[in-house]
Amino acid sequence: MSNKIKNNCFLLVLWLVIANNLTAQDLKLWYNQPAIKWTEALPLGNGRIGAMVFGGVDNDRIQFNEETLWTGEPRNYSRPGAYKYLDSIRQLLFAGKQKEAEALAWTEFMGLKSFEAEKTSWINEVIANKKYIAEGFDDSQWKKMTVPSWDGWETVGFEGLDGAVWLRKSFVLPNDWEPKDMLLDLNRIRDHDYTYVNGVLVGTQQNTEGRKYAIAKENLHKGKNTIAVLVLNFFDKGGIYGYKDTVNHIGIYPLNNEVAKISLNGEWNYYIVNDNPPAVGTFQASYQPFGDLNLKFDNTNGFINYKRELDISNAIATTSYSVNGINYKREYFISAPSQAVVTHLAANKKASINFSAILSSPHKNYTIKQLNSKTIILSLKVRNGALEGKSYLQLLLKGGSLSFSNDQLKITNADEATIYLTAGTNYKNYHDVTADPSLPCTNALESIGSKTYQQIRSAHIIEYQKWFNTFSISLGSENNKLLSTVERLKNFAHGNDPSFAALYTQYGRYLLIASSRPGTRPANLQGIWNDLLNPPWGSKYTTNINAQMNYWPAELLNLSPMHQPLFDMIDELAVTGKSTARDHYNAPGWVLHHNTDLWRGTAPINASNHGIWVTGGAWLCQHLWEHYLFTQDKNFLRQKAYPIMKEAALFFNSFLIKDPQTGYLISTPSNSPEQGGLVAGPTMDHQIIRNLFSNVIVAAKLLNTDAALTSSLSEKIKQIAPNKIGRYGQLQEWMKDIDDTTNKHRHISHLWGMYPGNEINYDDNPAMMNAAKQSLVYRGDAATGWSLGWKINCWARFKDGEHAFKMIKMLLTPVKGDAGSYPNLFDAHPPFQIDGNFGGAAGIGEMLLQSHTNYIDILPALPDAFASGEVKGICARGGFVLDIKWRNSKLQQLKIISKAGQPLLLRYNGLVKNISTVKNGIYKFDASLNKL
Ligand code: FUC
Repeated sequence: MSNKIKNNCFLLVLWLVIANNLTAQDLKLWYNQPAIKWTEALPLGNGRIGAMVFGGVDNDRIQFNEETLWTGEPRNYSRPGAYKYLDSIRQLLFAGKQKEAEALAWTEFMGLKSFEAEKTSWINEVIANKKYIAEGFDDSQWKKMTVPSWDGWETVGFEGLDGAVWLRKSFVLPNDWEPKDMLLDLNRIRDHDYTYVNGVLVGTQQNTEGRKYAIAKENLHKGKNTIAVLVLNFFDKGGIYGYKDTVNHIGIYPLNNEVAKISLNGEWNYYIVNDNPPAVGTFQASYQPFGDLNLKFDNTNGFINYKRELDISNAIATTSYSVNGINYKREYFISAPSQAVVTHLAANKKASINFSAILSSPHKNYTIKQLNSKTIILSLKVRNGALEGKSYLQLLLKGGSLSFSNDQLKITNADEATIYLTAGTNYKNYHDVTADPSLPCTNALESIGSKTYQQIRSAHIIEYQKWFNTFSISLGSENNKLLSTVERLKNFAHGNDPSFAALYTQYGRYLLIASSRPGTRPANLQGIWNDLLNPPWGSKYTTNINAQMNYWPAELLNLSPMHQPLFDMIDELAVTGKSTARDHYNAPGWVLHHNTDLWRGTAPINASNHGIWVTGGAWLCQHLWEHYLFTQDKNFLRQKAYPIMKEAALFFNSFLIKDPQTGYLISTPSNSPEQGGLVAGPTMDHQIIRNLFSNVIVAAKLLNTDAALTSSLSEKIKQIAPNKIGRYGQLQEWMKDIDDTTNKHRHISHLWGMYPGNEINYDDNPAMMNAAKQSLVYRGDAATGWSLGWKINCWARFKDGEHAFKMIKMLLTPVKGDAGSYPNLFDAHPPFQIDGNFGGAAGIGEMLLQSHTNYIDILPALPDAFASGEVKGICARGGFVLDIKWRNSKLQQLKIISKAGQPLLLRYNGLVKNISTVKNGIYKFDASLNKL
């Protein structure tokens, strides 16, 4: 090798070493193609408004949400007098009559549904016109729909369609057809059908069971025959579902000769008779999409150098490309100070910006009107509910001209364009819908006033970074930044890209800041992002794991203020939950079951086998307490947390009853989410209630109050059924030793006491810890997205970094039907559910730092893949903020700020260090925990 080459190599290596040490964190998601699917688009949010940016070149879709647009209205969710059945349900459970208990609970103990309209007259009206059944009816002018659609016609272009729809299709019987009775097999139809063949009714069903209708040979003939199906869909997914296994077609075949099936898959002609069916009662409301801004561009053919990215260091998305030698750049962000989605379009040649801006909404009931030369207004009303929305769009140009026609704004030959998109609803709070939906919009546009784009942009960055910059993480080489996010996701499980896990951690923080700023509503099942009128599980708040998981990273990863929206919701639930405690249990205090929504429903929903689960509120109280532990904010404890925790404890103080068999106090009726049915005494409940009682006791002592209550709770704690080790060495999920070691259920509820609780840990009870581990081993690794997130945290608590990392790889895997991540790194249950993002980010934090026992454990579960790295701003209980640096799997440096002056008990690799601290004191340690 020549000296020159050697020198160059040396310089290159040196440069790489320096670059690796000096490079900023890994903070960009980027792609070289526009998003086609929603889960490829990039999320933006300011806590109140959310948007998904597609970055298309000829059509750029910006789908947006406002956090208070939901179905439903303020109403009472609890069932008065339900408590009268409580004792009977308990007695049935004690007598081993689970099915009877569930049946009684279903009729007498569930919460109230929303108003359900009478259906008969509507059905009579839509079936009245019989002309569409006729064989000879000419449907050639009807439009086409692809049939079947397993997930409903919503997925084949009919989002939001509920109502009465005729679907018609012909099939041909050959000239040598010998008359035979046949079977028409359409499989599932939602919700109700009237099915005709050649004008004769062959069947009607009102359920989701398979449709197999016998067709008499007299009703068929050679040549063309016609099927006409009137589908009535009242709510949610609709249409002819067909078979989940798409190899199996819907069709018609001679009786007992399915192999001769004539397929009916394909295009059917359709006609919507009525798309306004009577309201269906629902237990809880659904989060709604708000609207779409589409930017349409001409002459984009032959574009090159396309790139879109999301820079989470400043919360700005960018799309850039070149056409005919002109470079175009669009920037998008959602400003909290300006309360608007901001889109800025620029080019490196004057007068090159030409496009149309089209504002629309998936809600059927919407209008567009022009306010002034630069502003248009979208107004909408949700179909099933009391909420209305307004969105104002204002366009400011440098150069060029603006015109409005056909509901579109047209921009011609501008040098630059800035779009401000705002949104508001009439939601004031969970019991009041009298707000003016225009107000947030007019306020926003007024505050934007004559500020320049650069001023708005800078204010946005300053506000965002105030939250984001409290924490940084790097996990080794960042060389893979050069690969697109899709490539990195594809390679992660098999490659060597630990920095991608660092990006994922920061992305979790980004998503929390985007969906849960102080003063806004908490992040729901999809954060703040939803494009569907009937989103999975209503995109609401499931409180038997999901809503809580959203907040696992909040304190640990230094986003404590983002926890605030959850506390505000708990405040409200403590009010609505009082009625449920009274109506369902004749008990004081408050209770929340396994779901809530914008209107703060707290009563049991869905079904009695899993909806009657009493510890949702108690689990939320753990978040109040943890916030105190991390921040040491006594005012918060006194004024906000303690009163609510106490009321929750008062509920359980009254609710717990003696198990006739064991004599322990137990929780019943309840369930171990969401399996095993309605039972007496699930382990998880007892762990959560113990956690609540002991936190209330410690809090009361700190606040010097309620001595009588704390002594009675202390007595009760001892009587609550304890954790037990079962015959397979497992931690028992139920009172009886009935765990099935082959059960792979996604919920690992009985591990709650280990994580996110802390009563099971290696310091206090290693045997129970081993039992918990054994339970998790039986449960296996594979799971839904959020369940993977939970298991990562569990393996971190088991101090098994390698296993935790294995599960991170499962989470950071492209979705192929099972759990993983979508191209935009949204977590896949599947479908998209954001909890896994937050659970995963928290889990990575938990591998680097734990503080749930008396100790602060440094690098407790470090996998080989994270051999070198640095984290700054990670938080521990007791009010400590830590910077940790390590190399070759060994601690190098540790810096700790003590925000509250609490004693510090550190542990690393068997070394223990105990020191006292002063408020705001800074403490540095070497690799052996010697103080520097
Ligand atoms: C719980 C989970 C489901 C899903 C739903 C939103 O019911 O069991 O997997 O995440 O919440």
